[in-house]
Amino acid sequence: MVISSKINDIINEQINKEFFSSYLYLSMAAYFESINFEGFAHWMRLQSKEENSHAIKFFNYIYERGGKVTLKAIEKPKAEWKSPLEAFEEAYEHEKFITDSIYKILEAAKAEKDYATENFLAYYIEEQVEEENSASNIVEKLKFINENRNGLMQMDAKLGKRE
Ligand code: OFO
Repeated sequence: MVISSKINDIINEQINKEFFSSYLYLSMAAYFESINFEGFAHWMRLQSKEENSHAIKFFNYIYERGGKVTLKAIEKPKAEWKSPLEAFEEAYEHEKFITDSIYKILEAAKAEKDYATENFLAYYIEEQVEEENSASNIVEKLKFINENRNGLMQMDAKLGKRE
């Protein structure tokens, strides 16, 4: 069954949000590079890549269902944060916003009895649980560290090992 224009449009918007996520995390990587936290920067670069793959997965899905993608302008992300904690708090807030956005697609798919989209979204719903969890864990640890230099260096080394 060909995707409805409503679901096509809402996923098209989601593609833009995923690319914005990718851009936001790349901007955070640039910020961390600028303050010499290479481990945090590495973590953000990988996150940026993951978001790009989320966008492409939605892109491919629209074509699998006979729809059409129309790419839009990507909003300019913020470039400076006050501290690693502030950047990760923002990443966590952003992930909650993305979860909410995915739930809205799910609600629209359910309303239309678009079971294929419902099924397809399971991947993202699971992914969001992981992403919110990892961002919130980092936020909690950074709060605990409370700008202590040794703590920050250790955290930087740990996040630099992300694969
Ligand atoms: Fe960070 O999440 Fe995409 O979907």
